[in-house]
Amino acid sequence: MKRALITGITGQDGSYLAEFLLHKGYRVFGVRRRTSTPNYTNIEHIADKIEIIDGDLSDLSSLIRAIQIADPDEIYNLAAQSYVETSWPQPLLTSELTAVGVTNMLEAFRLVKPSARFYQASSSEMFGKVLETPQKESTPFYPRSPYGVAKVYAHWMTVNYRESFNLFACSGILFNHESPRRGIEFVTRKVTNAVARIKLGLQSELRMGNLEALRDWGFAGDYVQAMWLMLQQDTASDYVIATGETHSVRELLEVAFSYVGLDYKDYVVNDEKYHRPAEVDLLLGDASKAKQQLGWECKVGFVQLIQMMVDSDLKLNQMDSFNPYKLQGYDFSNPLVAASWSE
Ligand code: NDP
Ligand code: GDR
Repeated sequence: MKRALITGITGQDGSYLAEFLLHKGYRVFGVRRRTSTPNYTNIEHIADKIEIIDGDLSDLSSLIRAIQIADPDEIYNLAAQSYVETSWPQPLLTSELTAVGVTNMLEAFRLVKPSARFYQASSSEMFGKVLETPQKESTPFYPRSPYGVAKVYAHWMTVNYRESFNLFACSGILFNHESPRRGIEFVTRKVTNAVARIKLGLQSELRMGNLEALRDWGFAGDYVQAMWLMLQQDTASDYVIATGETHSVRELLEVAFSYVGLDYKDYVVNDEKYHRPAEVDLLLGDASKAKQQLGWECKVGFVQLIQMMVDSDLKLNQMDSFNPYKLQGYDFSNPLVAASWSE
């Protein structure tokens, strides 16, 4: 039985990857950081099948311990401060976790189990300012946020550990991928949750930032398969994972609202608070290397993805106990919390 260690197992990708690896017959270990109020929403349904180890990306000794306990054949480093917007008000925390945290993981991997295979969650945010379209593995990086800068550092550290120490370390340069388990503040889920709530009479408007930004949006369930495929190859390499289609935030609004028979123009309000100090205008990925070498292709299309998320949010918002903000750890019903989060 193969053994895998996943950091970020409570997040969107971690939960889909854990399910995928269990299905493949792996023994799955997950690193979780302690929080005063635990949030296991994404992994509750597999809680009895996975083994949880306490650890934090900023604490090297906890990562060494996690790798000693799990003794993994494969390590998937998915943990990060992953929200781009938060990286401006919290640049140091973002650097500590999303950049230096990866060096902690690489060190733990090198010192404890160098024969394992390592996956790093790189990001299309590294491309940032448009230098080439579509973006592929050879496209230069020009990050536009502290998050993007941190991911570039982590990406090059992963490449460097592969080249310096002959480790099997891969970076997946994944473009945006979404699902009903997406965090509530990311734009797709923010929209699909609001559509459900407006349809059900629970909300009257939706405050948004830049509607012209273009993203290459795929389904997270498809993307975790690509992570696994990268670690099954004869040699370690880096791969772009994307759908090859791009859509604007405005199109996202059109698809989501029209699915429940509404017009987004009647509900969406422009709010400066959600505009970013520096924007990534256009992301469009060329995943032909992944197609040729991994045999990977996305299966779920843009409209199907958004409709799946609206359906899920309609169901969740009809459950008596469902509070989408609490679910994700933000109690927006508390005005103090809402104010501090939106700064
Ligand atoms: P999520 O935000 O859903 O999950 C992030 C995970 O990291 C959570 O489990 C979180 O734990 C954990 N985490 C955060 N800080 C720490 C820490 N200090 N120590 C240990 N664990 C920590 O992200 P996604 O699942 O969407 O993304 C997974 C990875 O892929 C991230 O690295 C992200 O940056 C990257 N990525 C994501 C893309 C996407 O479109 N989804 C695209 C490209 C890259 P907790 O539950 O406690 O917060
Ligand atoms: P992104 O995702 O920054 O691409 O990072 P997000 O969904 O937050 O934003 C996408 C685009 O939508 C625009 N936008 C808004 N975004 C949010 N969150 N809220 C709004 O109200 C809003 N209005 C407009 C943004 O300006 C942006 O252009 C995600 C994360 O998962 C990263 O971890 C990952 O690395 C990248 O995708 C690839």
